[in-house]
Order: sequence, then C-alpha cells, then structure tokens
Amino acid sequence: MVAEQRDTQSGIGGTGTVLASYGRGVLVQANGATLRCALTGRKQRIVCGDRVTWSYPPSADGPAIQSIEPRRNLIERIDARGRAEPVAANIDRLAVVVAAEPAPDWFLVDRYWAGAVLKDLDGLLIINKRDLGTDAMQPQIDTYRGLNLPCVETASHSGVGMPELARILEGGVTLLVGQSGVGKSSLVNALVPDAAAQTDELTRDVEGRHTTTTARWYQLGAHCAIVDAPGVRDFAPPAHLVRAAERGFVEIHRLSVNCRFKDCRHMEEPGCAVRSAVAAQLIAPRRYESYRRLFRLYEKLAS
Ligand SMILES: Nc1nc2c(ncn2[C@@H]2O[C@H](COP(=O)(O)OP(=O)(O)OP(=O)(O)O)[C@@H](O)[C@H]2O)c(=O)[nH]1
Ligand SMILES: [Mg+2]
Ligand SMILES: [Zn+2]
Repeated sequence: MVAEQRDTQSGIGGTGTVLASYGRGVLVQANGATLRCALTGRKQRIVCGDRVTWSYPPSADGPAIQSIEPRRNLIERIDARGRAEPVAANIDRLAVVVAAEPAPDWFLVDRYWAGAVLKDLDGLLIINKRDLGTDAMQPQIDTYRGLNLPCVETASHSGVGMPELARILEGGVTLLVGQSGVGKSSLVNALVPDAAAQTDELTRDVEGRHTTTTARWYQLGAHCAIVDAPGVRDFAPPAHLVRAAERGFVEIHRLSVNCRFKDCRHMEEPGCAVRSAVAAQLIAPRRYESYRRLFRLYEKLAS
C-alpha cells in the first residue's frame, strides 16, 4: 500500500530505506509505510537499498529526498561498453539463481560470484525449479560445493527447500541475480507472503508478463531483506579493478602465489602454477575458461 498522506506523527520527514528507484522518484519505506518521494533538483543517483532522509519542502506537493547516507557498498553491472550502472546498495550477500530451464550460463554464474568476492559479499548458489531435475547441472554444482560456495536446491512452486533457504537468508540483505526466467521473483513470492500484492502494479509489463525491470527491496524481518533484481546478462566486477578477474576466482587466486612471475596473468606465461593445476585437473577447466573469458573481456574494455 502506498501512503501518500503527510506523516502527521513526524510532521516534517524522517529516514527510510529505498525500496525501488524509478526515473523520477523513489519508493521509500519509513515507519512501516511506503512513501513515493520525489528527487530534488540536484542530480541525485539513488538506488534500491539506499538509506535516505526525506521531508516535505514547503513548495512541493509531496515528500522529497533530502540526502543519502553513506553506502556500505554499491553493486553495479557493466553495460556493453564497460560503463557501470548501479543496481543496489548496502548488500550483504549475492545469491545467484540457476535452473534447468532456461539452460544455465555457467560463465555468467562465475562472473557473478567473482563480483561478489570482490565486493566482500557472501556468495550463494540457488538451484531452483528442482522439480525439473538437477542431473545435468550436477558436475557444476559439485565444483561449486568443492570451492565452498554454499548451494541450496529449491522449488519455489512446491516449497521444496524453501525453509532451508529462509534460514540461510536470515540476518543481512541478499541480492538475487541470475538469468531472466530462473524464478527469482517466484522465490521472493514464496518467501514474502504479501510480495505479489506489493509488486503487481509495479512489475507487470505491457503484455501482462511479470518480468522484473528494476531492483526491488522486500523486508523479511528486522535485520533481513531480499532484493529482487532484473535478470541480467551483463553483471561483472567493475573493469577498472586491475586484478579483478583473478581475485574473483578463489581457486585461481589461491594458487597464483606459486606462479614464477608475481604479476602472472595465467594466460601464456611460463612457470604458471594455475595452468599446471588446470592440466592436473586440480582446477576445473571450465572455471579456468571462465577466467580467461573474463580476463579477455577486461582487456577489450580497457582498450
Ligand atoms: N517448474 C517450475 N517453474 C518455476 C519454479 N519457480 C518459478 N517457475 C516459473 O518460471 C518462470 C519465471 O519465473 P520468474 O519468477 O518470473 O523469473 P525471474 O527470474 O524473476 O525472471 P526475470 O524477472 O525476467 O528476471 C515462471 O513461469 C514461473 O512460474 C519452480 O520451482 N518450478
Ligand atoms: Mg523477476
Ligand atoms: Zn600464473
């Protein structure tokens, strides 16, 4: 429910969390109500998860954002030209959702996870639509489990695995990412009883589909929230981080201390411990290929 009335309790405004950011305004949750706030004249870039102060400027006809509190972090994706676009702020955990359908893009999963590592976020892999089977994904799931990435299998439709997921999400703010159609919004609907009612009007596109177009924050408890992000193919660690590709791949980073050259890029250099480990199957060749792809992408973006 969107409360447009003047908050007679506080009179002039307060602080709150940004639930969603649109072109010309933001939805702010404050004191249990949802306010639609306008942005003020200055060029404000406000994202889902921002903590803001709002008030009623005398000349305006509704509440407006006054300031943004400093962010703990800002999660961005990069567009085709390498430009960063903010998605959400003040996040603790990045949960990558995959499913048997649409067929998983494991390079995308590796990019997301690398991005989480670089931002010091906890990582989580959610294997959704368990009812459609997980056999084809098992080798990849085993690889991620072996690298200590927590994995949970769910079916948002039937409720399988949902209590376990809810337990993992307790405490902290989790950002859900993954290909369009893997069931991110369905997971939110299963976790948040009134989520559908909250988002219906916000997310339905002209054809009546429920594809998510902007990141949206749902409060699950006093210290627990979940952010539903649009399915994106272009999320990655920001390209300006020099050693980004390597640090985000935990097993490659771990072995890199044994390379002959301190600045080894693990591409063609002699004495590369990472390539030896790949040859010896100590590093999954598929993961190493993801690393190379990300590395080349950065080279391209930097040139
Ligand atoms: N079989 C099966 N289908 C599911 C399950 N969860 C979701 N779906 C279906 O998957 C489709 C996509 O679900 P959404 O929740 O909209 O997917 P999304 O990841 O939010 O997609 P975007 O918003 O486009 O990024 C819908 O048709 C759902 O009904 C599940 O557990 N099992
Ligand atoms: Mg969605
Ligand atoms: Zn090396």
